Amino acid sequence: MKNDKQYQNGAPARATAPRHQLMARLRNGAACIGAAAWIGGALLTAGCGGNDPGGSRADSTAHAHDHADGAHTHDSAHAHDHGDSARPTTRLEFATQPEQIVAGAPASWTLTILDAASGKPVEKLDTVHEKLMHLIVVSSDLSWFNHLHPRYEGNGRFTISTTLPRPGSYKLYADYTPNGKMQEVPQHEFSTADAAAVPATFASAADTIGAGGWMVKTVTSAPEGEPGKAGGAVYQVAMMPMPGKIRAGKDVMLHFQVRDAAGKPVTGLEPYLGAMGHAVLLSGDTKSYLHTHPMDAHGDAHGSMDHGAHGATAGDARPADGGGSDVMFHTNFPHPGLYKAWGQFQHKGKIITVPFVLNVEA
Ligand SMILES: [Cu+2]
Repeated sequence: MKNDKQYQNGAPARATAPRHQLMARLRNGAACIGAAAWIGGALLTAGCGGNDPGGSRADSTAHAHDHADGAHTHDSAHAHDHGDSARPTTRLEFATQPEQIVAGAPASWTLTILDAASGKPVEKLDTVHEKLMHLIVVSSDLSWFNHLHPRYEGNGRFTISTTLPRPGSYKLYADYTPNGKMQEVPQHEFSTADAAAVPATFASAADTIGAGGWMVKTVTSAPEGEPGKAGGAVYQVAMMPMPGKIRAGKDVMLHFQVRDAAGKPVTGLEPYLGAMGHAVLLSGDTKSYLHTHPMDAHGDAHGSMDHGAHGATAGDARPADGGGSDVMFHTNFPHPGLYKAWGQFQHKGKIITVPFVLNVEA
């Protein structure tokens, strides 16, 4: 396979080859593995039902890049003081075929996890929420979002064929857990061939809270990994942050309610990847990432309905009667500023992805 050669040959032959290396370090309390990962120089306690089991936080990120391509921007502002945080145990190599991604055309992506010290492939990874790797991809302005599951080919190598919708710069977050270690989420920026065409920075205003304390969005469901694909059903998704005024460092509940197109709460939300919902939160500068789940007592156990029957402790999904309409995430933003949150839910076999922009006050 061509991508194999790119790795094994070391430096790419052409100056434009997007052979990327990056390293991230991340620290994450064991009780939260699979629930939260906060990387990019910020710190967040998240998704752990409100208790902090001595280190339920993840921080990061020292990136060591080997960019042959000067067009790849990468922030180096991650070099905050991370104190005693764990060193990354792996680094991620990212390669694409074709080497320059063309917007609107499928490309084969290869992500290879290598041991940070030895450079050897990391072959053993833990299954977290039914997958060995969760790959989040966003446009740099956070207007576009995708959540993918690359296929494991062995030897530390994952592949997926995917299409980026338009020219521009993008960022990926590869979320995985080396066996016996803590979760690691290296992040990486890259661009399509004609990236200069569109603005690259986040410029949204926070969503406003409307009637009854809810923010409401209308979205269309789509197959996993294919946002924007036609043929899905229309939903209104409401979200109520509790308290309504989100403050940095204070616990907040993000209460999602999935409604049909007419505004009536649905029945029968389905487990998706072993949870009743997933939420990815990114800071407006894209540096800080959190992937959180409405955790139940069984962690990342497969999503059988009886888990939800345990009731409604903080952070639990509440699939009343075997999958209802409401899912809650419990989190805590450490810093003020704008964040974008994407909730993901499954209904009738398709994925509902809904974005909200939140203002976290000091
Ligand atoms: Cu995933």
